[in-house]
Amino acid sequence: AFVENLLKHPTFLDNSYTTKFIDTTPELFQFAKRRDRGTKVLTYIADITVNGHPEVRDRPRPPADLRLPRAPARHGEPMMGTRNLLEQKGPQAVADWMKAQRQLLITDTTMRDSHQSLLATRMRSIDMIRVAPAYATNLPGLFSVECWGGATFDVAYRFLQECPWQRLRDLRAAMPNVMTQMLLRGSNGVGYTNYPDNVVQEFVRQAAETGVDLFRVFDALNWVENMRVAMDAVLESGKLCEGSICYTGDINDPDRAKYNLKYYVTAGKELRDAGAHILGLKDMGGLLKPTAAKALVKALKEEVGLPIHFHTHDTAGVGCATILAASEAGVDAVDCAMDALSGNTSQPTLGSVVEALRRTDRDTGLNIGAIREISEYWEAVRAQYAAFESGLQAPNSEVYLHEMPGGQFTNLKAQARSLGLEDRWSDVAQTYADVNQMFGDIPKVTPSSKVVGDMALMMVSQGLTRADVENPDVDVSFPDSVVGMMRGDLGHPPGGFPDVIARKVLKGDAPNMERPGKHLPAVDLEAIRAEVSKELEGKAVDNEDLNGYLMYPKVFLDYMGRHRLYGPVRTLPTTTFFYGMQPGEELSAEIDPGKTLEIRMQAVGETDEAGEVKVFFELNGQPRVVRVPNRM
Ligand code: BTN
Ligand code: 3PY
Ligand code: ZN
Repeated sequence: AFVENLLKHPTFLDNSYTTKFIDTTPELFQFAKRRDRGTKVLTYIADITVNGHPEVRDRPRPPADLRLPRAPARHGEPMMGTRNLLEQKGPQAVADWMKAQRQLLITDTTMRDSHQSLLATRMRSIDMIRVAPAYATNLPGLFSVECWGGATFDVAYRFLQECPWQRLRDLRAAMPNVMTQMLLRGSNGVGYTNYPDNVVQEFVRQAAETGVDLFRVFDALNWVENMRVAMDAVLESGKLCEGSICYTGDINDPDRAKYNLKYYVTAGKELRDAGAHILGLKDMGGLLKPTAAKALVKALKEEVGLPIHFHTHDTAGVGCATILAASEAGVDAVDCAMDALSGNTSQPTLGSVVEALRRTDRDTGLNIGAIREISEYWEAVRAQYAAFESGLQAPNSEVYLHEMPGGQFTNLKAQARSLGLEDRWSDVAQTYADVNQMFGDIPKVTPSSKVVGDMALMMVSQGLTRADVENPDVDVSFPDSVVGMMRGDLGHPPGGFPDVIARKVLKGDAPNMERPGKHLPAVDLEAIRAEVSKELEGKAVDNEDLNGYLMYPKVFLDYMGRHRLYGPVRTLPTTTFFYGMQPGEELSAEIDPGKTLEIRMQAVGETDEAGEVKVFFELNGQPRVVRVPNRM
């Protein structure tokens, strides 16, 4: 019935059917309900096999000799780790324990920042969940595994057709002894603008309940006032609160005096006084240089007194040197990515840092054999995502010019490409730097980095210089994100935004100088739950779904609509998800613990006069035929 309905639909008949058609045509879903999950998954595979996946069209394909990712064997049972300490003694005990350690503690960022920074955040849950048990048994000495938050939440629903909460729940269950870690954008939650306080509180409560142990909280403008709601919610949950300062500028550069040692020490003290258990030093651009790291870590250790957790990106290629300098200065924990997903815009190389410190007083104690086995797994995983590689071949000192965060760099490059500005990358980089100065030299990290990027792309594509933009006589139509930021929607940098630009953008209106959340009315959670349930034809909406909707209403509903058609596609292997199946190919997909779909693709038929293709499968040994439109 679904396909018939589809074929009769005027949008389909007039040939304007696109891959977004299903998302925007809810009446089609009325027929999806009756189909079983097996048929739904077969429909997805058939559709991708016939039409391809829009996200990988015209992109490089995985190598022909792709090796199937095979998780390493587990060595023994999960030994006691940081999670056990947190469960037994609470967050302050973990912080105290950190300070008492001689070894450098290591966070593995592979499941969050590394693929956000190298593969456009496209890594699927199944590739993480398969290796998680090996982390628990083979690397129980890791400080934490960063595996949630940042851009991964949005991308899971929007592009990967999977539920981010389920990812978290599955990872938590597979690694019971090591702390999970997430990146939370303060009042911006895991979104791009400030949310009402009760939305942020509810999100943190749910994240803690589903499985986050350590919350790294930051504010894109380093405004501690705007971090309190999120930090208080973390403290209330009994989990670890890592209040973070975003590093920008260069403490060794007298021309960037705004961001001197004192600026960071003051922010560190404010975060301590706001209740942080750990002080995060978040160098999202990879701008902190080794000598500066030594001075900064030393000052923060002495003057703030919290354990310090350092995060950087290897964009310029000196990340490992900076980590070693920070280590010498007494930093307590650092972030690294597993070798195969490290370097360049990602984190420095985990195995190399571990080996560099071997037999020193800061020896991490981590087993290098276990690291290499896990990294080999990640190498095979990475190859599946060839379509999302940025093409960046080498580290590059250009980052000291533009100061783009690692997570934005490849994204902005892709955006520039889609606007036809690929050959003008050096203009984009220079303009990005100019916009930063025009905005008053601000920390650039989601979402402020997106605002700077939007403005830079607009200027390059319209041929505008900073002088043009600031000239009261030149008409400029500013991107919405710029208007929002100048209006105060993201809060304010120290001293506010420069008058020249703020006045022009706001056309004389006064900005809101108060904390944005102060003026956002609380959301009636139960009323929203009822609304969403109605929108989903009476389906029960649990707290995780409600939180998904609160962060991203449209993205969430679109996801739910596709879920109804395609079912649990998160259980498919990654190559199948992006490329479909070949005739003769077989796979199994575990859709519930113990319930497995054995799928064999038999053949793909010809396109009939109605524009449809029959795809022949065997599902658990029974023949099944699925018809999908040929849109190619
Ligand atoms: C997207 O980018 O729209 C989400 C990815 C899933 C898209 C698949 S492609 C075939 C099928 N038809 C649709 O309308 N959406 C899905
Ligand atoms: C994010 O907010 O997603 C980041 O990675 C910031 O560095
Ligand atoms: Zn980062």
